[in-house]
Amino acid sequence: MRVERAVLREVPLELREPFDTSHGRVHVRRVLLLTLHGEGLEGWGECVALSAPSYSAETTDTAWHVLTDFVLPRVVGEAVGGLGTAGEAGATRVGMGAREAAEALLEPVRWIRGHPMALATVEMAAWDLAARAAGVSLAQALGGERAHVPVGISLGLKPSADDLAEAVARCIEEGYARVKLKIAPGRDVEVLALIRDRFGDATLSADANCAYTLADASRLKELDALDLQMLEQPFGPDDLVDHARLQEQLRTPICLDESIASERDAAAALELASCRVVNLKPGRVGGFAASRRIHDTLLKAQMPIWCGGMLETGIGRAHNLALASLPGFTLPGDISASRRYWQRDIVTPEHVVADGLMRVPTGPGIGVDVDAGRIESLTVRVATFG
Ligand code: OSB
Ligand code: MG
Repeated sequence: MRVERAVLREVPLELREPFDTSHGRVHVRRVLLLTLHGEGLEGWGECVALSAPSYSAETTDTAWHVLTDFVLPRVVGEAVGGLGTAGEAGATRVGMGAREAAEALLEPVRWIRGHPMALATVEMAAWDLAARAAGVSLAQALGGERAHVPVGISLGLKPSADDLAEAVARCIEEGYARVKLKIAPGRDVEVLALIRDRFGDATLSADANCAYTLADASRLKELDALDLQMLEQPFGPDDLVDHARLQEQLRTPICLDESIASERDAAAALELASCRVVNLKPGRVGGFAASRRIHDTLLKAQMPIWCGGMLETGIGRAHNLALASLPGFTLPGDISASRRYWQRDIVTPEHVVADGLMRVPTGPGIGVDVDAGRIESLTVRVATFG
């Protein structure tokens, strides 16, 4: 099948409440949505870049630039290979076909350096399109094995410890299997100790989004008393060696997020023992094919993985759910209910959580219906190719 047309839209969506981290606030999420059309079918992609270059160097606008000036003009007219038909081959065979298919589509732009989030938007839309053409769910196409996946929730920094405690109580009531708390220098050990006191046996983790350096090691070691499931990304993206030095001294497992931007990074983190857990986000590593190879490497090394989030709409969450159904994703992901983010999601049915689990859609492709009319009415810019 050939990609006959590509449509990229910018759709600003307001979060129900602002999300604060050590590097800033997100309130309006400027989402880029990509539709790839072929043979009467459509595949959906969502770009995870934020509007500011804080989490990584990419932004909504760099992704728009790279996609519209370099990528989309060159992939329209290219082939997305078939997956075979549903049931004809085992899940792994089906998935292998898709891997080649989605990556082949990007062959004409292999020369582009960096910009994994922009490229992943296309790669992941191509998987959705190929899965729909084969009549299988995205999870099946990827080699997923689980019908439900364990899910947690990530809470932004709050104005006070009381506000945070109230939010944690609500998350536990809603059944989330793990509650992740953002931390930053000056807003760490004491606040977390209060939360641990109030929620004695809750599964808690902390995410620093690169806010510390190795000079803070003694401070971070105080976290060992709080029985956290993990400490996510204390140091900068390039600090694999320093993370290894900290992990040597820390009982709490370190989880890497920003540091794992490629298969090479994952291999290096393993080699250096920089972490004991990995947060895998397909948008961050260039798409599903790279995600699956990282998954396979880490599974073999018995390194636990979970699927992170980037405040996606229901489209990006459907992608994440499909990936999280692979066997290596043993820890709860940051894949929270639609209503945690949005007054109203742009997919139906909305994603819901029950008993700490979320159902992996089983319909063709991403397996949820996209509200194209509403997307159209919210679109602030659009670029069409083909
Ligand atoms: O560090 O995991 C992160 C959101 C945006 C950018 C980075 C991160 C996050 C989250 C929220 O923690 C995850 C989610 O619920 O989508
Ligand atoms: Mg993180």
